[in-house]
Amino acid sequence: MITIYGNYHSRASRALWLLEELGLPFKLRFVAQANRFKDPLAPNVPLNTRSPEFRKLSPMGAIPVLEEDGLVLTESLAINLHLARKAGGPLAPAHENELAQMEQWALFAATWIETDALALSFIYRRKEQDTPEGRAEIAALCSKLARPLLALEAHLGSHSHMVGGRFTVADLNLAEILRYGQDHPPLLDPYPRLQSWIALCQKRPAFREMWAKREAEPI
Ligand SMILES: N[C@@H](CCC(=O)N[C@@H](CS)C(=O)NCC(=O)O)C(=O)O
Repeated sequence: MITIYGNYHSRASRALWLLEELGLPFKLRFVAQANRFKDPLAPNVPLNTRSPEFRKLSPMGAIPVLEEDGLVLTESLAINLHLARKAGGPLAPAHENELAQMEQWALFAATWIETDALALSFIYRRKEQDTPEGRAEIAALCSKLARPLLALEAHLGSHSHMVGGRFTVADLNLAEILRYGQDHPPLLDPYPRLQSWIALCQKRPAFREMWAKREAEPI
């Protein structure tokens, strides 16, 4: 049985969306981010990323973690590439070249996009988007993100999806990382193909299912 440690309001959402897509049974063991608590090690606080029990599984003390038949994976994109490849089917690589492309797009998203997209999202979470400092930070992040977003827009000019002309784990990983940037809606305005592609990804029943569970999850 697959166990995912984490929660829907974290990077675990990407694995939880994929598991919905694959229709695989899994157990979600709720682990909260330690920064949700004043004293994460206090006795009545739920399992969290500082809990010694969780730290035995994840040396970085971060979610998500996958555990299955003795295999432990502690990086969300590695978890997703593994789950898709093991399950096979249309979301998985059909051959070695597709696997290489899926790995490339996962690394592209993690290294060129995730940090800046998350930084944008945090400005909104801190409700600083309308302050002069927030506006300046947003402008700087949008202009930094222009380079990878333009590359994606160009890719989508000649491809319907990231890899193989069909929805795969490569689209899912990238869409989940780009989602942080959607907290600043104008980010994608200059990239109409990227906008249509992400809208299609987020219309998928498995995404909606994951999202409904996320909305039902108490924060
Ligand atoms: N590169 C890691 C990053 C994991 C990560 O930073 N997870 C966050 C939640 S989205 C976390 O656990 N934060 C709580 C903490 O660091 O204590 C991955 O993609 O799995």
